[in-house]
Amino acid sequence: EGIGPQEYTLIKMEILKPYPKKLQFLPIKLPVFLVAATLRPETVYGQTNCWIHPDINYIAFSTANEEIFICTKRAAQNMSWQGFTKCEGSINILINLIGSDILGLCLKTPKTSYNVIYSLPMFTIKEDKGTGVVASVPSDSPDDYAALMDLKKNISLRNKYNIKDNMILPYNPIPIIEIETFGNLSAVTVYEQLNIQSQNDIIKLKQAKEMIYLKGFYDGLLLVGKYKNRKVQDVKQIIKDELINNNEAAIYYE
Ligand code: A2H
Repeated sequence: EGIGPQEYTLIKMEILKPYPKKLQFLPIKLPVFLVAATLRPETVYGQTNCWIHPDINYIAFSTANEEIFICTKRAAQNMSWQGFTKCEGSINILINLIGSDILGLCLKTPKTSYNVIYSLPMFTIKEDKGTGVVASVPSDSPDDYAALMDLKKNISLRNKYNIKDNMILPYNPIPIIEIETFGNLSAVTVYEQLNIQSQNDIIKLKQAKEMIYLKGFYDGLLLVGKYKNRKVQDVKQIIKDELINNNEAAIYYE
């Protein structure tokens, strides 16, 4: 890790109604978002789901813009010093939640080709990084592909968290970035090459990430959207700015 703050892009994933029990007492007029922290805003085109850790704590709080965000309290506290809340340094907590309360939510998220996606369980999410909410892009993130395959392969895992088949089985990685020698689903390629078995295969996953990340950033070619056929490194900033201007994302530091 370098010195100085890390910049993340927060992707605002809107929770669609009807809300589950735990969210029913939120002010009905305000939109509610799971806010996912990413270092790769140009991969929003490939989102297939959202990841939540079932056992960590989250909060719902109101922002300065008449919206409700759900993320870890630690992240909300940081946001309160970055202009996200009405009163600098303080958060107006509306509900305390545990991850399992917010699994299986139906979400609308920017730019992906799926109309709606769902929040699903991932066990390697760290409580002390980002927002505790992760946008899943299994085409380009080996962690995301491994966690998606774990749920697809394991019906008892789905049952344990009450994840319905329609929340997972129709969702497949979307080809969004071409990387020379790894093809257009680079995370799938390395997952298979290294014979990765699960999201807990930490050593192989680390190796998989080292194999594709730098190459993806420098040699990757976008395959979809307005910036089709452009290099990732040339359009990453433009895509990020566009998401922010559309109020679909925000910048967050920690
Ligand atoms: B990235 P860094 Cl396509 N726990 O977004 C575990 N992982 C987390 C997290 C948390 N609390 N918060 C964010 N992340 C993930 C996209 C992506 C990401 C792609 C490829 C690589 C990649 C789609 N998921 O990350 O430790 C998020 O996944 C490469 C490292 O702060 C976020 O960006 O460097 C990244 O890890 C932040 O990790």
